[in-house]
Amino acid sequence: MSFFSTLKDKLLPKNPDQYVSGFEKTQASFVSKIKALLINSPIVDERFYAQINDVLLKSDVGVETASYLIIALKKKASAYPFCSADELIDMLAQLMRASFNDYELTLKDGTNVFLIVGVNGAGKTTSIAKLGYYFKTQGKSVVTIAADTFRAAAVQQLQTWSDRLGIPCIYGKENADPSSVVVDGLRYAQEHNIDIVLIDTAGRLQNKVNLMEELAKINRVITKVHGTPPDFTWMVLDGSTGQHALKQAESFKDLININGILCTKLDGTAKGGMLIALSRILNVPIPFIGLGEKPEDLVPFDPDAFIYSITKELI
Ligand SMILES: Nc1nc2c(ncn2[C@@H]2O[C@H](COP(=O)(O)OP(=O)(O)OP(=O)(O)O)[C@@H](O)[C@H]2O)c(=O)[nH]1
Ligand SMILES: [Mg+2]
Repeated sequence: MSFFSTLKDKLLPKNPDQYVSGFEKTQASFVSKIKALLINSPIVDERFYAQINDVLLKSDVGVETASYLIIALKKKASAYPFCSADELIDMLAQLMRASFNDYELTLKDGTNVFLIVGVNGAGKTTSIAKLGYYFKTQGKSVVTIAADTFRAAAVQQLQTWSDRLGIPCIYGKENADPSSVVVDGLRYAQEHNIDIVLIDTAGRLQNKVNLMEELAKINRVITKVHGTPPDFTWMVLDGSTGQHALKQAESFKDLININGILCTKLDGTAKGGMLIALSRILNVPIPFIGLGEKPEDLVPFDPDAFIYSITKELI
């Protein structure tokens, strides 16, 4: 049985419609190029591999991951000397899937603290609102903390979202010390037995050193009040910037301990292949992805559904 048909059977009961429409642009670009390749060069030779490499690069898989996939593909194909071009594409999809580890979000009893970080405009505040919506629909109690006090509008934005979703939002005065707002929010969570605390942070300060110092200070106060560092420190990345987002994550990862990545704006881009590079190179799980602007558009990342969505027309 081919990988494609196993994948299709696995996905049928799951209804991957949201994935299929969210990854429409990546799918259209990837599939049209693979189809053209299968029509124009149906013979598996060096040229064929070079063209697959090209298609991968155009989906923003990145040079390093594309070359890793080509080497792995050649190795896999060497066991099947007469394999057809179609079979080779099936093997490629299988290798792309194997770049991801499965992840299951495990919450602890009591309060779970999520510190959400990332550069400005990546989608932190909207992702917090969406996470609030997700956890609320799971029956959890949620509070948001507006620790991005650098911009008054940022506090307002989180308040508006939280009000709309019926979630309490803890905030301080304009230009308040973000750490003091975090302390207030954590105390509120303790007093009200809140399950999920979502902390919004600034994406830009005067410079990177200030930003990192502020995040370190927030970490210290969380450790003091909550008893441990944040349970989840998730970095939000703008997926539409492709390989650029990967570089950003690498530099953040050197400075703070990130244990999850939220990749947003994948609906507006053909660069969905960057997820493969993210997973392979950073070795940090991708718990959720953003496939649109509505609260329900942040979905747990399902690698099977992702590969299915971008290869659907080839199956
Ligand atoms: N299409 C699409 N747009 C998104 C997604 N996630 C966020 N956005 C949009 O991206 C823009 C920036 O999002 P914010 O949440 O304000 O980003 P931020 O990281 O909080 O930005 P700063 O507070 O300036 O650091 C908004 O217009 C969001 O609606 C997504 O998954 N898909
Ligand atoms: Mg924000």
